Amino acid sequence: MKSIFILNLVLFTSFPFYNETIAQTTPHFDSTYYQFILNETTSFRRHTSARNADMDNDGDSDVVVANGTFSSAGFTFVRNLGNGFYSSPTHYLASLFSNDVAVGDFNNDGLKDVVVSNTGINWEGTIISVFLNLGNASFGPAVNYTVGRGPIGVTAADLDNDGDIDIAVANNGSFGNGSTVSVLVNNGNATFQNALTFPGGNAPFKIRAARINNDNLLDLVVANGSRIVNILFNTGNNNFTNRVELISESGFSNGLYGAVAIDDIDNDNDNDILYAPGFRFTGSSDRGSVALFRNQGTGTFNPVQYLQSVLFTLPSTDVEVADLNGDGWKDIVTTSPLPEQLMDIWFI
Ligand SMILES: [Ca+2]
Ligand SMILES: [Ca+2]
Ligand SMILES: [Ca+2]
Ligand SMILES: [Ca+2]
Repeated sequence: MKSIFILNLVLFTSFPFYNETIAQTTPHFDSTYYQFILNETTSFRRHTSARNADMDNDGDSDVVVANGTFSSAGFTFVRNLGNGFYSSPTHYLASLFSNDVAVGDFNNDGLKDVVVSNTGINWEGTIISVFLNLGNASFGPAVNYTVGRGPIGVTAADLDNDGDIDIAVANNGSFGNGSTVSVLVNNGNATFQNALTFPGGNAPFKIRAARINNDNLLDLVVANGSRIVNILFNTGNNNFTNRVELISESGFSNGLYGAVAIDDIDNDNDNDILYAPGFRFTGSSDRGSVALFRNQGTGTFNPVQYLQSVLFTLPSTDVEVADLNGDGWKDIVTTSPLPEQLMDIWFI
């Protein structure tokens, strides 16, 4: 792996914040930043997840955001109109405080659909909501499916290799007790079979699907709030009981809202795992911002490495991977829970 250098930036200019109450008159790159007000109707709101995807098939990336609110759970859709302009947000309602959102074409009509987790305020939720894309940048009403208690992380992928997009959900349980992972197999027409339930380790938050060992089945990777990553290996026939835990030692205190990113960080043709332990309330002994687990190629991993930011004083709340400077090596973007530590880009 190449040596690491770190660039700490506040990149407001590259992220499309808009205020829908103010008419947009210039492309967003011309100004410092714009701001969207995603939920105007409530005094309590929290947005913990967003996805960029081309939802209206016009060739540019649109934005869907999970709505963590008391009064307007579900998701918000912001359409990219091209040339740096975005539509006003539109809201699609679900029943309970939504913490995560994923997109996938669940009915194979060429249009990406949306799924949100309905966590609830006190982990009381037991459903996810699927919204079918009707075309013309609009979505149908929520269709609910029962999962485990406290569904929080959600991902969409073809888990059984039959050509349609299935759903996996990390259920936190009741404040981390009784945690599970639910797998919902698509019948091919955006109806889903009853959820299959698997252990997912203590207090799971985000979940991702990726090929971790060297078979052709997508596995599930769970970011737990207890310094731990769980891998649920897909052994076929929708069986995810083969589970291993990767522990990031004592470097991280137990956190909330842990996240994982999965990509081939070291360019050796297998998927590695980056773990952000999430927000936590006290302490300053953390050794780094994110933990890196390098895959040995067969789903076993080298000892954990910590990638530490000079500016971060707390572990990271989210992590993503992309080759930002085009040198062929994947770069890492992390976020901090502290407002003065907004974004951290690591060029590797
Ligand atoms: Ca688009
Ligand atoms: Ca669709
Ligand atoms: Ca499938
Ligand atoms: Ca690798």
